Amino acid sequence: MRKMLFLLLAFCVVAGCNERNIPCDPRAEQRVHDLYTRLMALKDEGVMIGHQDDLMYGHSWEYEDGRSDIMEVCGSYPAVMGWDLGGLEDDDSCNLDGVPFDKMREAVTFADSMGCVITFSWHMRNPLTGGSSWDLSGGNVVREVLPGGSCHELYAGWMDKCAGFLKSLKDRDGNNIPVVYRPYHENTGGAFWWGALSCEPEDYIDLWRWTVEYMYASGVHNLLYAYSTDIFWSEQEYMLRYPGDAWVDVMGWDAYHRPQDWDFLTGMADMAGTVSRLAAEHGKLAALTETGLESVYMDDWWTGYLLPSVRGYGLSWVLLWRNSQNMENHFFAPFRGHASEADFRNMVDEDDILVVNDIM
Ligand code: BMA
Repeated sequence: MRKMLFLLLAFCVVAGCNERNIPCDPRAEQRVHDLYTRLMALKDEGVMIGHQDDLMYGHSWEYEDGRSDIMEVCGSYPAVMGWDLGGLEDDDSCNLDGVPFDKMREAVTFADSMGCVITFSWHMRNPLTGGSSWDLSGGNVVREVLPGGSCHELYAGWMDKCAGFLKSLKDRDGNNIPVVYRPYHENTGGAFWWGALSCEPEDYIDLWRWTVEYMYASGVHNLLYAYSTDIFWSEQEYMLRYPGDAWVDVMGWDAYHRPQDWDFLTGMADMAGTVSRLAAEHGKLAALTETGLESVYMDDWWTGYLLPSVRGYGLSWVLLWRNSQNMENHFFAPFRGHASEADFRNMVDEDDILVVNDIM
């Protein structure tokens, strides 16, 4: 018997079976467990289409109840809806893109009632300088926000506001809505104060773990945690800042199509292959946590570029970035009348591409 157990254990170590298939938060609420189980099952059915700020505004309109560019193009809301918390740290009533937090909260309840998956990023200010999240001055700011650092207390206060907001998301029965929280995104890139140009991998990992612990200590148990890099070129680069299996539920990456910088189709095949293999090895969900071709100037981008880049890898979702209401060329999803509309519909008609009507 002992020998059998030993062999089983040895097999698991060799095969890398650390699959737990439960959320990393040991006290995750029932609805988080349900979401996790649902996501694990859905990834065998296809990839969900998501859109940032979908219900808030679109290309040249804002705040019209129930309106959505994606809905107007394909007859269904997206399956995943993303929002950003930037501005919460300042006690602003609106986020950095002008979305009132009250409207956001209501829209999250509505989206949840339809069966959408909700995800949050946070373009928060640089706490040391007061500049934006793109402000890289101030050196290693991550170290300054950790315990003992010069702006730790300020930062802990920001986390209290975040915890309060996430706990205030309620479904129609009064339960906390389970959401995917995706802090400190694009960590392999240099755009943000928490990025690869501004802190060491150990600092990033400390910040991540401290954040998760802080959420637990604040009584926040309605989250799945998503780790996301920017574009990356090797498994080593992807894993360099990975906080560990006990701290992450979703392994993701952000990758925008910028033809002048890299070849999308070959690059995406590499990145999707790597993330999906790592997620399987680590027992995690996998997702393309942000993507798009700004102003979608290729009419067949959906079936010619996005579809072949995301299908067949067991990815849970792809999140298209926002369709700005006031920057004419800043959009990443089609809208009624846009030249790529028909091609987007063709993509969504594929059996393995899921909008919310496919998963209700
Ligand atoms: C960026 C742009 C900005 C926006 C920020 C946060 O990619 O869309 O206009 O403020 O995301 O949503």
